[in-house]
Amino acid sequence: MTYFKNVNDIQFEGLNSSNPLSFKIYNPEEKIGEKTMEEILRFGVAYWHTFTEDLSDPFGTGTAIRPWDKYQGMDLAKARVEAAFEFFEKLNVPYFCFHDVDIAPEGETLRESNANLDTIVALIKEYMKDSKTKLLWNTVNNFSHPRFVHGAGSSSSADVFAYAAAKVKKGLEIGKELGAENYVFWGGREGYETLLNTDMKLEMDNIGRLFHMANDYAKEIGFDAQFLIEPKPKEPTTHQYDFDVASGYAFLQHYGLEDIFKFNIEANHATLAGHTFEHELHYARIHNMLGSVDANQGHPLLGWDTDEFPTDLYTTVLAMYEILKNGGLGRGGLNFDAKVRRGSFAPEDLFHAHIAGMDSYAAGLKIAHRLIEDNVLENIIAERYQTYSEGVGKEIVEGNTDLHKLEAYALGLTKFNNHSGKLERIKATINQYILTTFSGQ
Ligand code: XUL
Ligand code: CO
Repeated sequence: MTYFKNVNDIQFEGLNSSNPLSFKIYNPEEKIGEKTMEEILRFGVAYWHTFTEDLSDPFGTGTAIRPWDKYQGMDLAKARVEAAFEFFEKLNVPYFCFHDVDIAPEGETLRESNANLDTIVALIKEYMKDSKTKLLWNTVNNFSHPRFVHGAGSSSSADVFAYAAAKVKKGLEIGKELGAENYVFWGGREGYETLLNTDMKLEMDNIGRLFHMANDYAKEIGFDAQFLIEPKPKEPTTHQYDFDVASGYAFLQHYGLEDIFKFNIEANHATLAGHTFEHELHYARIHNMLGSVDANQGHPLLGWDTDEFPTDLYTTVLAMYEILKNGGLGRGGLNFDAKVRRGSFAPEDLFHAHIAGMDSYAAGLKIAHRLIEDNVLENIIAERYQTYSEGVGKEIVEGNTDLHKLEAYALGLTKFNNHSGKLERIKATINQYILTTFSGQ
């Protein structure tokens, strides 16, 4: 059965193409430096937003028209797998990602849910045999069901903790079975609403315990995926324990998990934390903790997680700058944790949205690569911090000084060598790179 009848394989046609179902910039085979675009960008489709999302919002029911709508239960789950692999092939995308509940319906009991998962995982494995599309990461949804009302690893109920742990165990087994490159933990309800009824220390200790148990079990079954923690400051809980990369890193270090985990950084989560996306990527990169990316964007006028497809070129340039400076994403990738708008309800919109996101990141890659080749920001930064490469600055960074010596030095200072930060000039230069990368094409 064909689900997307009106869509053929999406090809690269270049910037002058008027065919909306074509890539304008993303050319998988094109080399940027040593590697191809496909190898660097490692795009992934998020199963939940693309195959299970109905586009409902708090004020209205779903609007999505999907060719698999007529099915229910396990038949629906199977139809979605079939549609997903047709979509992956037509989009020529190398990866996909899912939560357990995205691929198979939950049963009345854990045993029943696991049996449903076994059936669908076997089907996915069959499809993967003939497909180039691999599993970037999987995870389990330990936040939607009412049992997780008070959290999962951080739940006030030990039985809920046990249930969450059992779901993680199954998730790890599924990851191993399908050869996932990473395994993600987003702490959906791992946070709290009020301190008036919360034992914060116990909750955080318990999340640490759950992560260690997961690592032990992954080792036991020989699942060597990179573990990823995905920070988000709020929504659904008021205070999420993994607020941003900095607090997530402190958490990992405190619980001795920093060598086991890296970060899966989502653009819209950075916005919610009051950071830029590049701040979060940079913070992770300089600590060697950048693992993977949930590529989306928030809306500047809305204060919640709108999960839009990424189309803002300025942001994709700065994101790709961080990713290239990181030497790529290793086993990670760019997963479109993004959904089409409620008004974009047609099946073809799913293709248009992914094409927009892929082209925006491909543009970001090309522009960031040129910025790095020309050492644009590196030169500015080297010049700005030049005082640390000689004299007193050199002594500071090499640890060869103390407060006595610095006081003696400061007493002799009569003027300071501050220079302009040149921010407007730098932004104009970046605009120049954005525009000139595509002029003449
Ligand atoms: C929620 C979110 C999740 C995670 C996976 O904001 O980003 O979809 O990416 O659980
Ligand atoms: Co995400």
